[in-house]
Amino acid sequence: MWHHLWVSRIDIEALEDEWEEDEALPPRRSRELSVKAKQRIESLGSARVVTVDRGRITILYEGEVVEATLAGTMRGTKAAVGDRVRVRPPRHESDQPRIVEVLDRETVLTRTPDDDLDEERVVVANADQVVVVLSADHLDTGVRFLDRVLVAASVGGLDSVLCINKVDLAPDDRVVAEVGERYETIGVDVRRTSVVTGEGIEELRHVLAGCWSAFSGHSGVGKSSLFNLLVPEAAREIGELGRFGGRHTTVSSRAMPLPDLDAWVVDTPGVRSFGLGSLAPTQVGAHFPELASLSCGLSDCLHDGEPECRIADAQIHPARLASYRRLLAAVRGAG
Ligand SMILES: Nc1nc2c(ncn2[C@@H]2O[C@H](COP(=O)(O)OP(=O)(O)OP(=O)(O)O)[C@@H](O)[C@H]2O)c(=O)[nH]1
Ligand SMILES: [Mg+2]
Ligand SMILES: [Zn+2]
Repeated sequence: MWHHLWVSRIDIEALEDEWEEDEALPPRRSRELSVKAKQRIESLGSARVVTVDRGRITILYEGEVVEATLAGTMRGTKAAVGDRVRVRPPRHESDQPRIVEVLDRETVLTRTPDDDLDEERVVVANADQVVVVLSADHLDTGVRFLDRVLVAASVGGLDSVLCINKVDLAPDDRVVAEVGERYETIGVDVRRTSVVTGEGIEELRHVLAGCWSAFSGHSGVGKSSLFNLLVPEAAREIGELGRFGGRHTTVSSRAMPLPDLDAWVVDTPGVRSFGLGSLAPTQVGAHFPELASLSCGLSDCLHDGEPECRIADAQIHPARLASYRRLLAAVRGAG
């Protein structure tokens, strides 16, 4: 049976102690499971984490979004939005489901606070794709951010979508087109949108269908604005226009369903930098698809001016190459 796979990873004894504690019975010491314990394990439900706001967690459980607590046995565990969890059902009306296990993640998007730190923060767990939102009037800083998220997504097993938002404010449409083509060439799905004119919103909905997608981007690029258009009942707070890169309006991640598309979207707080501090320099190139597909004849080559490296700079888009070298220097400096 499928549940044998996960039962073994739960600390059964601790879990039982907790139950017994609740009932003011002496703790059980035997490793043998009581019939009651077996029944309780059979009764565990599965759920998915929808929000994590400091210590507060909400989960999608039996079709409803409800608050949940971490079981005492789970102290120190960090659940992230998108996590699949096992829960002990509430035992009375005012009780909350208790999370007793966080299941292994299929994909994970992580970042570090900056490149010098390797303490990873989970942006989203088990998402199929990340939608990187850039603002058409700040593409130069945007693409540097994008190149970092593309690496993190590739490391964590997610697909990437580029959403160039605020096309109504683009100073030059040719630049938007060029950036779009640059990323389409390396296999990224590119959408151009405007929350103001509604341009591209239907096309964006198409890429979200059937998936869990997390929105990521600098503060002020319009993630929550897009989210509210896609999920009208979301009513996320929107920042003032022109506060680009300043105050963060959204402070915690939230997943919401798009039932007509059989999809979930996750709005995340804007970040100033997407750190890749847990990456080794030799790993970076493998996550630049246009570099990974070239072979230079050397093993473990960083393609960074090594005299025998046969990769010519001209084989890669200059902005992507510059980005690669910048990232390489950043993670090397951190090492
Ligand atoms: N002109 C124009 N303004 C937009 C568009 N999308 C969003 N905005 C404006 O940009 C500002 C910031 O939008 P938000 O949705 O709060 O940005 P955010 O990415 O969620 O920001 P954080 O929550 O801080 O990460 C708001 O004033 C929006 O009205 C767009 O397509 N065109
Ligand atoms: Mg926001
Ligand atoms: Zn090389």
